[in-house]
Amino acid sequence: MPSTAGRLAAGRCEKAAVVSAAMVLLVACGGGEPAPDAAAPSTAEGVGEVTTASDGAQEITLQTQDDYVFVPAGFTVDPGTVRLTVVNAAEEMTHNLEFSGGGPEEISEGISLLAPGEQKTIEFTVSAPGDHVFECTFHVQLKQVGTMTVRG
Ligand SMILES: [Cu+2]
Repeated sequence: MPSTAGRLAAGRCEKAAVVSAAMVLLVACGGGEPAPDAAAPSTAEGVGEVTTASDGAQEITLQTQDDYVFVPAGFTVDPGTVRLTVVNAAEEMTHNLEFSGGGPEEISEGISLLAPGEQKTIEFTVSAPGDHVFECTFHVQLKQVGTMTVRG
């Protein structure tokens, strides 16, 4: 009686070990497959990608959430028109986005208030190559900053 139960339990253990070994192998071999979920679980599709709209404007979407970061914290554009959308995926935190100045040119466009669940788009033109720092003025002391680089 105890031996049968023991064998059953041992069998089950062995099976579980094989299954988990197989899962480890699957995970280990998954490097070649695209895995957007693993890379950025909470980021909406298209966030961080600079694309060119039919009117020639460069479009980029940033996301912010219930923390103190912009995702991504940096992006690069060519001189010209930039249409920047910020999505606030937070449930509780209000953010904003302003260019802090001190860069190669002044960008006066900004988003003064972005409530949880809200998204806003601004459009401006850049001509001076270099790094333009932007920030959430509410959380700049918590280092919620980012950089828009304009190519030369
Ligand atoms: Cu903020």
